[in-house]
Amino acid sequence: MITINKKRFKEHFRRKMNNLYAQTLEEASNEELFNVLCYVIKDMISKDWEGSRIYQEKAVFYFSIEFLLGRQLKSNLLNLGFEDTIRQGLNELGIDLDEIVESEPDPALGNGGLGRLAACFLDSMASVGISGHGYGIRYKYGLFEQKFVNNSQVEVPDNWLINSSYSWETVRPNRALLVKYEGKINMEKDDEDNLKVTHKDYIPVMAMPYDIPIIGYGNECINTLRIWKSEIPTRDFGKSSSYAKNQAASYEDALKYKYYAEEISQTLYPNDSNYAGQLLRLKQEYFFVSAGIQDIFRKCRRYKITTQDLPNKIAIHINDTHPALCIPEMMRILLDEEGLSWDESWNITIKVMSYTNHTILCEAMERWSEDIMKKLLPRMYMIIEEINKRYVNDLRKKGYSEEKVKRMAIMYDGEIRMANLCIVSSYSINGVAQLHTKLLKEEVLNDFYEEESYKFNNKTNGIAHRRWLISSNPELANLITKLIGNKWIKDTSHLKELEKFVDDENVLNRLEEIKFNNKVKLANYIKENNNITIDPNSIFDVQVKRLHAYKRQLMNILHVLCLYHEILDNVDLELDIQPRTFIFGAKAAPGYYLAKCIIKLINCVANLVNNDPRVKGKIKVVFIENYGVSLAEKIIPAANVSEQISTTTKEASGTSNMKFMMNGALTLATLDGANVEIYQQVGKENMFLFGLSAKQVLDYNKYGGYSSKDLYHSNKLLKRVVDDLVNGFIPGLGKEGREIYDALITYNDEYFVLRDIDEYADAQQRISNLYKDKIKWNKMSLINIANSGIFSSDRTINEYIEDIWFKGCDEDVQNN
Ligand code: 26V
Repeated sequence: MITINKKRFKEHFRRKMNNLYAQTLEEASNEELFNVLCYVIKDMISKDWEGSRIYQEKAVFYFSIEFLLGRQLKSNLLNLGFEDTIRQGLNELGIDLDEIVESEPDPALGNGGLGRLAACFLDSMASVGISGHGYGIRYKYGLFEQKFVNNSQVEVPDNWLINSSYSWETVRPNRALLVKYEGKINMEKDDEDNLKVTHKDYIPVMAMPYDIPIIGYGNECINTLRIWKSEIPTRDFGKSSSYAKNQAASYEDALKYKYYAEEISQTLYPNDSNYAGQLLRLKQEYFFVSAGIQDIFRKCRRYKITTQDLPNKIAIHINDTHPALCIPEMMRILLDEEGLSWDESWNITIKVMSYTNHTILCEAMERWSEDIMKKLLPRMYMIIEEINKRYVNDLRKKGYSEEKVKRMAIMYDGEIRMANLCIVSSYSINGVAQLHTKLLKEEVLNDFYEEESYKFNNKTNGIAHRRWLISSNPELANLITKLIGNKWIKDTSHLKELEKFVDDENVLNRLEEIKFNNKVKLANYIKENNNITIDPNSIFDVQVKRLHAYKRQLMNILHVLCLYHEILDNVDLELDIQPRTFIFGAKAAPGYYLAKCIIKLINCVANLVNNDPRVKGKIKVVFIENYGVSLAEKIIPAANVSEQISTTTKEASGTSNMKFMMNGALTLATLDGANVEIYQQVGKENMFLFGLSAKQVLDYNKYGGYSSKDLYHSNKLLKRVVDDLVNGFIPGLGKEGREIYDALITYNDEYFVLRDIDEYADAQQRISNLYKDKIKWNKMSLINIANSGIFSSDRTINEYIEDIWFKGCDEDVQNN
């Protein structure tokens, strides 16, 4: 166990300041203080970090093109148990820990749900004590910073490495590897008739590893997130280094080559819903996959793990299809470097790989053109082609119709379907919530499910409760511990014991007080940053997530417009409306025009409503700029209402729904994604449900029968707000209003906003009524917290360990 002593810590801190900056504490900026603290902590954990690298048991490697870590300092101090001592020690040195915390850069190396889930999983793998490591990309620029200019989103580069380094990371030049692009594949038989495959004339790019420690809670386990930066090769990798010399014959060529290499890890793609098939994206995917798989083989060689023993010693997890090339890359090494036969290589590969699907939106499915793959990654292409050939033969042998074979093929019509590749080549395929997995089995992946049902399973997502409750809502965490002891921190199922206090008025009042305090803090932040005054006594109604049509921020803001009209219609009557603050936070993909129009609409409605004296502060709308992990940690603890209003069937799981619930917000939701499981935990009496069922949505999609125009013409109130989009009622809204109008009316409202909005408004009314009964509200809040334990990612990770990674592949791998 790592221990800490205040006196020694202070000495260490001073010494480090002197080593790093040759200055006194008084001279240091907050950024410098952060760097020093970071290095002191790294010194303290270095022994354990080293120790964790020795693989006694099976090791898990989690490949993800995104890891949305957020700030690490508070979470690391919590997991190490150092926070109190360090806070006091710093205090005695005249330094405020909270200020240092705020000066840590927030690495936004992810878009949203998928990347944040990967970060929660790293925390949980370390905290449950397995050897589980991440492989990803060290993007120079993370997700753009969002600014509003004239109510519209403007993207500013996120230069998180502004000081050219990040203090949690350690660069390891000795472990750099080479990734090979383009060129030709040569196949020759050697003297003993063995096939020898060589890759000639390729473009070498160096993958430089940067390691970030992932610290487990209250144990000695320190795992690693290894992210790779792309560079021109600067050391000798055998023959290949000659490339740099030959190609870089001229100064111009040298510059071009440098650009080619460095571009790969330059920027995170800011899109998480629409597949575009850019070449650079494929380069990124192969880059971190090839480096990661080579790295795993290097480790295995070092620990003398034989290829045959690989499935017992390692598990490789493919987070969505972006790392799908793990499969052919592993085949390549087994075939070309280890000299195994196809069947031997395949048998090993399929027993090592598992895959998670995160979306059923078909526009997000990755398909690569065969031509691009052939040119950029010729060996990958050959191997995928062979996997496909064997698979298709196998299907034909079973007598399936050509239609079915076409649907299931990995390669079809000049394209490679990455999901099909993952399904065929993994022993486990999972969805991320019960409903999502059911839809995969019964709809989207039904052909595959009928073929190999044993591969399919559900792993409902979870969240790192240490970050999302203990660290971001310490007052609530302390209350919980005071009431039920601290066992819940290691095992969140104990939260259930809170139900004992459901009739305890003192506890309920204290819960309300804590929520109020969090709301005051958020109100102060909003005052400072948005210059909007909001009333902490109003209901804080929050929708924070990426902006996407299916998530229906549009329905939320149209409902606000309805309320606004209602207030204006009754301006003399002094309507008895429960004061409400509608809080939004959302980034739109830069190329997603409709999403940007919706952002503009929300901002324009906010200006209209907030500046109309007739509203008398009954409703306010705040769009918080630049939503991300650090802001989420401030917003979520302050929420009364959690908006989870996606069109049923479209949101695979959602994870903010879990964060809100754990912080005592009540959920306003459709029965989509993991909302279904929140409902299973608390019942419909403890949340606010509305909207089309999954079956209704599927039926509409299959058989038609929905007409948004009919609804528009038959419902006067609805018509009024839709018309507001185009009749100049909302100042500042221009052509964007028409775009939204067309999506709703001309293109028949793909996401059923107009179909669900009435029921949504009813549910909102129930919320207003209930909020008046504070005791009832607080009881429901307590019940939600008490039943949120199941949504800890520790639970999720334990399920992955038991049902997937440590169980491995029982089935005999056939043919292929
Ligand atoms: C997809 C694409 C599509 C092509 C362009 C680049 C790109 C980048 C990322 C993605 C991933 C989108 C999938 C995703 O984020 N899914 C979300 O995963 C969460 C964690 O499982 C889940 O809670 C959300 O419901 C789901 O939308």
